[in-house]
Amino acid sequence: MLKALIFDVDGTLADTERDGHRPAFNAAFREFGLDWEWDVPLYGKLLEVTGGKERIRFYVERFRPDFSQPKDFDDLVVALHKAKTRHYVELLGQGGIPLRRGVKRLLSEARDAGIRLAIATTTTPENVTALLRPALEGDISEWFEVIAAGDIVPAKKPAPDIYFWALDKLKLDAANCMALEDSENGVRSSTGAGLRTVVTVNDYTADHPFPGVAAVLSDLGEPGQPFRMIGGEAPEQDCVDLELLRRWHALAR
Ligand code: XBP
Ligand code: MG
Repeated sequence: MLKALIFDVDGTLADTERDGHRPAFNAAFREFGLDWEWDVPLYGKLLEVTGGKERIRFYVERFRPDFSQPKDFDDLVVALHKAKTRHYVELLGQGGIPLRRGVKRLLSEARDAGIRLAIATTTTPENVTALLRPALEGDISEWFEVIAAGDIVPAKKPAPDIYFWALDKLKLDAANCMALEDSENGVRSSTGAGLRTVVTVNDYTADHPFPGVAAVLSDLGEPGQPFRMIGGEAPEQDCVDLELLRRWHALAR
């Protein structure tokens, strides 16, 4: 029986990476006088690594071997990331990034039906609040019972730990939940925790492999704006609703 939905944030609830996180990283680099500039294609490569601090380290190691790391490099990464979070929150405050098609509709339907909602993300908790506060009425805790975010577990996605943490707080078995993800790292994490997973792709993740998932979709769809099923036959309906999720969930068992 399906009792809870666990949502990834970046790329799944909203398209935050290209026009949210990426410019926020660049603003932090400028603030610190660094000549680092992450353009759209480079950022796609950097998304291989989840977590902002981890991504900065990966960039320096892989793409800036010329950068002579100061002795306090770890502190620099932490300070840069703190500035990046401030820029990201500011940027979202200036008009926000909308939720992806069908997200609010599905969240509302699930909540009304008594399906519990949770979040499992590698991003920083403040970023989740900054994204969701303008998009959802009321307090975020009235929507999401559990928010698993950021450094709460040391091993970020693709490790399954963040999903295990969320399941533990929900006090539910993976078999009674479904995950919604957008990326290969996310799917490795959710399926690694034993969760049946539905994927909504975006520009950065359209060609990722998603072995073992229930469905790969363009988005969740809205009435009159149907979703596309990627590599599979679409059911005859415009939207991913609870009834369809329950069908996909049941297929697993
Ligand atoms: C997305 C990520 C994050 C964000 C940046 O996570 O990989 O690293 O790009 O967030 P998810 P921070 O798809 O799991 O939500 O800079 O706050 O780490
Ligand atoms: Mg994601």
